Amino acid sequence: MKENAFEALTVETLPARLGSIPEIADRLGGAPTDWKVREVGDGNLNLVFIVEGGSETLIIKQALPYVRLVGDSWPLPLKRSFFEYHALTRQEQRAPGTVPAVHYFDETQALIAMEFLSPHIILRRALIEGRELPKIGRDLGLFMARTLFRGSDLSMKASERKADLALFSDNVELCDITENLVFSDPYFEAPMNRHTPGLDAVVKELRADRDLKVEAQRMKHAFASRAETMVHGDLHSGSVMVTPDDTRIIDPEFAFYGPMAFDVGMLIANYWMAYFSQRGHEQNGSRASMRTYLLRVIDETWNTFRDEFAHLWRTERGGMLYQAALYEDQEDGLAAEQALNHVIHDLWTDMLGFAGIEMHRRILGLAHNADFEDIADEDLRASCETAALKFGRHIVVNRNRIQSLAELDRLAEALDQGKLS
Ligand code: SR1
Ligand code: MG
Repeated sequence: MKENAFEALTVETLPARLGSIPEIADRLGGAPTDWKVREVGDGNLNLVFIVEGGSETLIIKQALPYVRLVGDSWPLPLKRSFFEYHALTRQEQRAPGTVPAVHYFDETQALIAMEFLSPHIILRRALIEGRELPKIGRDLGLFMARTLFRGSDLSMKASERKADLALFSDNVELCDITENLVFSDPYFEAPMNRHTPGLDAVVKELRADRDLKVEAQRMKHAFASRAETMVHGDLHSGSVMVTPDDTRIIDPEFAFYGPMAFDVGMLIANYWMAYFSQRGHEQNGSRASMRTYLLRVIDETWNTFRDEFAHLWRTERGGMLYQAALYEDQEDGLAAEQALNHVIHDLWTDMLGFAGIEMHRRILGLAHNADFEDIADEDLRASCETAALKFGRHIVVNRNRIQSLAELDRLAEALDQGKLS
């Protein structure tokens, strides 16, 4: 199969095509004709198959040469699979046990065979269903601190980091999606945008908001120019699979060298959207406890991220930035702490900026979230989304003045209860 030109798999063709690859066939076990194959991809871009063999079950993920959500009118290179494979291997090194094991990669077929995670479900679905997962705050905080710190000049050898920077710099088209869909389209009437009808007035207000449009472009400027570390690039709650005991991060095809706080902002934005959507999911009872839980998860995620980042700063800062030769080695540990405070402060303000923009694009742009989309009552959905949009605007525009998550908890509660206009 390796030598052949790319051909998209189907449920029918998969057994015969993958049956000839020993790395896959041996692992699955049994005769390919007996394998049970299901296509389960519900993301915006790729094919995903679950293949159940005689001895093991695998996930087969294959990129398509176009955006699945839109169709072949929007071509998208297969090389995103190459970046996903390389990102997964680096994440496994930097944060062992947090991503699915990769068993096989075929660049020509844009295909990755990996561990089937079971009984995991997608975190977004769990939050919509009102499940309170006990470990996600800590697990995701650790994942982000470890991958973001260890992929940067705070930790890596400069020559290795520059080689990685060069490798991921070719992920142009996926960055282009984020640059347009996330940072620009929500703020004008871009052709692919859509929003819930009841939002017209607030959308008009946001698109006329000069401060917001300036700050959004400052965040885009940071995204496009600050190559600080290898980021996952699309770390929303649909990119996380969970059980009560285990948290795994999937789908890093948007990986590139970008600002350190980008993943943190995206993820926390998705928790905030889960929070604002809870009012739309109360058909079977109050979600008050879920709301409290989500605010606690936000707190835990940020605090774990910050504390682990500080721990790595103190124990693994072997890269060319903020060298110990200038600080600790000269008996000036306080200088290292002072520098750390500045770095964490910048991560905090960037996190807020990226989070607010992610909230806007998921409500006003092309790619929406099931958290809101699953709310059938359009008026109720618009009311939840309005609160999220206003919250997002606040954190983007005021990010340099916001002191604590407690302050944002109060704002979120007030907006959610309709106490602020
Ligand atoms: C056209 S792709 C739309 C979105 O789907 C992906 O999951 C990313 O979030 C991207 O922005
Ligand atoms: Mg994805």
